[in-house]
Amino acid sequence: MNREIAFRKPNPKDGIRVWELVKAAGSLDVNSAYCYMMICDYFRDTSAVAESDGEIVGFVSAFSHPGKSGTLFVWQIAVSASVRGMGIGSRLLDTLMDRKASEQVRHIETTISPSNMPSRSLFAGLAKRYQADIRMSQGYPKEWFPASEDHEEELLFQIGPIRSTNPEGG
Ligand code: 9YT
Repeated sequence: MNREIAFRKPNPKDGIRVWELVKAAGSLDVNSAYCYMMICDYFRDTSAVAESDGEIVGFVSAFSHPGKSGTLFVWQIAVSASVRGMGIGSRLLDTLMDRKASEQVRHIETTISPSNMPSRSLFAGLAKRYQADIRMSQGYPKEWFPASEDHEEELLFQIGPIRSTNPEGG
């Protein structure tokens, strides 16, 4: 089936559906519903949802790096299992890059846990599309997380410089 997917900025009412999507994804840290409302409200210009038949099937949250102008930090990206393999993750990232708010963006940073391979390949693909280098280094070590959570380390990925905001250097 060919599903029509629409990409748009989130609004705070989407928060609860985004929270459900992140919970279902399984590979991400589940923040509070309140946190997702805040992201969908205050960070809406640098975040996006993918919608199909009124259902939220994809989400990306990001914010401008507070200490590095021209750097976008991508916090979380989640795609529903129902639409996997359709390139929704890449399209969510491209949607952010196409925004007016991203005109000055030349670098992207994110942290990803080692086992989250789908997300790692998503960012490798992003670097390729935007003809940018990608570097991996230590982000947040495992010991910094509560032992009770058994949280993996978070690897830091730095992508850039981006030469064009149009994929493939157009
Ligand atoms: C890009 C991405 O989704 N990173 C996840 C970071 C962290 N493990 C989280 O917030 O889930």
